[in-house]
Amino acid sequence: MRRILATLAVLSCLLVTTAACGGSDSSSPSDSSPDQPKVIDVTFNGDSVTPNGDRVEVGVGQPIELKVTADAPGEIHVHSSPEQELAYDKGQSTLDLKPIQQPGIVEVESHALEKTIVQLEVR
Ligand SMILES: [Cu+2]
Repeated sequence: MRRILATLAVLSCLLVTTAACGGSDSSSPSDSSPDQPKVIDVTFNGDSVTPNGDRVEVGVGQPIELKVTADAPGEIHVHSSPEQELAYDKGQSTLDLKPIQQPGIVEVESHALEKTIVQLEVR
């Protein structure tokens, strides 16, 4: 009897977990929709940058926004074709990238820091 109760408890946990997963799945398409800009937070602090080489998926033609927080002004280099150079100021700024029309990997770098900020996986 005890074993049956335990099994039931496990089963009801599974059901709850599945329901919760279904709920979060149904809300995620809105932030991966190609019409919504992909927002990437970027923080420069001294010699470091966050993120540091992470892969980020974006859609072909999807607008991309970099929300930059920086302790000093600088430039971000986007290896799309054509290439894009985006200057930012100390403090907070929002940089709009031109949508990338070719699938592939596009590096977003800081040449001053010699670091890759993100690799955009365009598809
Ligand atoms: Cu570059």
